[in-house]
Amino acid sequence: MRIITVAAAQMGPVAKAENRRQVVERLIAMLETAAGRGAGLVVYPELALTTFFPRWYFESETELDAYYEREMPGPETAPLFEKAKRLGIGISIGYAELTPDGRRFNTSILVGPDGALLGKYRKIHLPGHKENEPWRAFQHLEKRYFLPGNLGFRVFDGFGGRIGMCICNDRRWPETYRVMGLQGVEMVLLGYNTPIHNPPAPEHDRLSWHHNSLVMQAAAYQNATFVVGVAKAGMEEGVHHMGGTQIIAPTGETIASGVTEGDEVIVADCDLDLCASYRQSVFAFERHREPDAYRLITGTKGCVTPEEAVRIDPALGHED
Ligand code: CDV
Repeated sequence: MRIITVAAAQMGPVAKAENRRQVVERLIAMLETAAGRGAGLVVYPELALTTFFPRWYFESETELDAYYEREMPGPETAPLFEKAKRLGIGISIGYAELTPDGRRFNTSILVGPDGALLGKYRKIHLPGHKENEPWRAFQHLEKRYFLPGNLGFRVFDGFGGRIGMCICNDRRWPETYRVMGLQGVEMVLLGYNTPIHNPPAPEHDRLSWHHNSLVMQAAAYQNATFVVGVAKAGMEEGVHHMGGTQIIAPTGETIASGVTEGDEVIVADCDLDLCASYRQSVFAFERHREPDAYRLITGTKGCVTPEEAVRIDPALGHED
C-alpha cells in the first residue's frame, strides 16, 4: 500500500475587501484542521488568495495588478508556507502569477512537506472572453487577464507517487488528464471557481454539479488516477459559486465530498496502488491504445468537415 492522506481545503467566498493576511489566516486554519486529521498533502482552490477578480472589467492596470503575486511565497503568503513546513505537510495552491517580465498566468504550485517547490502548472484552458461584455450579469475575463499556460501538463514525483495539476476549466477536457495519464499520473490536484450561472448558456446552470462530478469521475477512471477537486464556493460578491469539492478514486467513485459552501476540509486516505489495478488491465495504455486512430485530435483545434478530416488524417478516407 502507498497511502497519501490528502485533504481538500474548500474555501468559502473571499470578499473584494478581504486582504491577503486575512485569507492566509483562513488557509492556515484549514491546514491545522487537516494536520489534525493526519493529512500529508493539502489542496487549495484556484486563485485562492483573492476574490475571483476576472468577473470584473478593470480599466486600470494598477487595480488589476493588486490581484497578482510577484513572488511565491511573498511576504504576505510566507506564513502559510512556514506553517506547512513546520507541520511537515505538502500543499498545492492556486494564485494569479505576474512574472518579472510582465506575463500573467493562472498558476498552481505543488510544495513538498519540506517546503521545497516540487512543481508548477499554468492553466492552459482559459474560459470566458477577452473584451468588455457589460451585458453579462457578471464577466469572465480570464482570456484578457491571463496567457495560456506554457508549461504543458507535467507530472511530479513526490508524496510516494506521481502527482499532476490542472486548474478549473481544464477539468472539463479529456486531453488534460490523458496527457498526464500517459506519464503515469496517480493523483491529479485541481482547484476551481465555478459560477453556477453561465451567462451565455443559462440552460446549463441546473447541471453544474452533475457536470462537475461527471468530468472528474470519468477522468479518474479512464486514466487510473485519483482526482482531488477543490472549490472556492458560495456567494462571492453577488455571484454564486458551486461547491462540489470531492476526492475521487481510480474506480471513478467519489470517496469524500464536501457538504457546505464555506471553508471546509475533507480528507481521504488514498492508496496509490489502486491505480495499478486499472492501469494494468482495462486501461493498460501500451496494450490497448491505438494512437494512429487519434490523429485528428492534435491535427485540428475545432470541428472540421468529414472531407477536411480526411485531409488531416488520410486513414479516415480508407475504403477497406
Ligand atoms: N474558473 C473557471 O475556469 N471557471 C469555468 C467556468 C467559467 C465555466 C469552469 O469551467 O468551471
